[in-house]
Amino acid sequence: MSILIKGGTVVTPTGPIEADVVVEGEKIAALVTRGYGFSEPSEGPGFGSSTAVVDATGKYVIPGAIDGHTHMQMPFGGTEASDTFDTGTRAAAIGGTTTIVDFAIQRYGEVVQDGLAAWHAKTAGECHIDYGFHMILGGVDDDSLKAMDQLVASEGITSFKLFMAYPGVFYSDDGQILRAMQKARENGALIMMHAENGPAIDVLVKQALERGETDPVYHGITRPQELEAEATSRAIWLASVAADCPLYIVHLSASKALEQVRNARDLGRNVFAETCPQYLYLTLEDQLGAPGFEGAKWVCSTPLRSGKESHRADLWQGLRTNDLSVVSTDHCPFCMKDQKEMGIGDFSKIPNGIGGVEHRVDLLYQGVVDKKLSLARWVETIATTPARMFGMYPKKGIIAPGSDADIVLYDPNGRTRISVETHHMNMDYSAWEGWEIDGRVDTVMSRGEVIVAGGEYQGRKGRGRYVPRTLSEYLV
Ligand code: DUC
Ligand code: ZN
Ligand code: ZN
Repeated sequence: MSILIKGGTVVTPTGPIEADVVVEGEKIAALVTRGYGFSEPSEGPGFGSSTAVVDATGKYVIPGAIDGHTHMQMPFGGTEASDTFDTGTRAAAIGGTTTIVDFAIQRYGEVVQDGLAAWHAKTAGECHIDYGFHMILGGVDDDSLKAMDQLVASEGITSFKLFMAYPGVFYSDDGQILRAMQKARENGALIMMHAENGPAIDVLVKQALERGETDPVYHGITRPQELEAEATSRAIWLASVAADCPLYIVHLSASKALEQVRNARDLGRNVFAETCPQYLYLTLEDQLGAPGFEGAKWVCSTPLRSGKESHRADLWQGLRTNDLSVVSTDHCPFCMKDQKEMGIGDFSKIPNGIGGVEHRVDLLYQGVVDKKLSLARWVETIATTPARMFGMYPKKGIIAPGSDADIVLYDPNGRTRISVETHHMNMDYSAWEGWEIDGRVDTVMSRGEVIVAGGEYQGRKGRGRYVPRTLSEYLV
């Protein structure tokens, strides 16, 4: 079966071009530039009566987006993230994301491969779109270091997340971090770092609770940007000691942390970072500081930052300058009922996480409308760079011959209104309730199959495939 996507503007990481896209089976077969190539579909390669024509006039034709940081049904904070791989990947698809990279978890004392097998079991037959895994190392020791080699060589897992926060849960100390970095330097893997100084945060949390400061806003106040910047800087220096091990800072939220990344990159270091839509738009005062217990909806770590400081403007600038290379969601949803409510009277018991896997493409497109990002940079930060960063390029992340036909038709004249009433994530609230966005996901194709048409979902559970990943393209 061939499909001709006709009349649209294809957005590549180097800019928009007026071109038609030919899809053969699961792959992109050709791009036909209008005005220079074939004027009629029947003149093109491989066209016949079985060619379906999709009219993309007035639409952007972009690569299916890749969310490189999600946590479906993650056991965390005494509960489990409320989106399953079924509900979460369906919502992702509706929002224009055709691949996620989720996190398999090795808990302290567990065999790494057992953790990975558990995540393969969770995803089997459940996903609506393609997916890969990073591996969270909850305990760095001789066995897990050996396992890193095996995962890179044989399991298609080339990135490992470590935590400088959450003592007693996922926390690794500096010695463990250094050992994992040394191993990554040897086998080419990427170390992904949750960069917050956990032990110092725990002191501030205890002191706040002793003062009776129990509301959600204190989650943010007890995680000051200095403790993100310090951990980011420490991770960068530890990576330097590990012979410039490739380092990727996840969910960067603060200006001072960005400064550390920028300085390292200016020195030519193998240091990369992502941010998330919540840090680009939301604030400690307006959301986390909402009256009563409302702020719990926005408890996530790293936390939302003060709107009185320049974090949001600095992060947008970082995206333009490539000091921030990727926008992921850190999708880790919890319902208010029975989940976030666990922290009424004690903010430290609120499960950390925000759901947003459905909205990243739209929220970043708003950045284009607002002239904070170019069209090319939109596509690069949500699709092309994640593909390259996480070893899935050129299979994913680009509209080019030979790539998977993961394609989104994006309608710049459409409107998206975000609400719990209309979203598809398994959450009983929306972190973006009432937001109106210029632009709308119209059609989504995953490996040549139309899974969203006119905004309506047409795919099916179980069609998503595991994507084994190679090493990051960005390493030197
Ligand atoms: N931060 C969150 O907010 N949720 C999941 C894990 C994390 O690091
Ligand atoms: Zn994290
Ligand atoms: Zn995360």
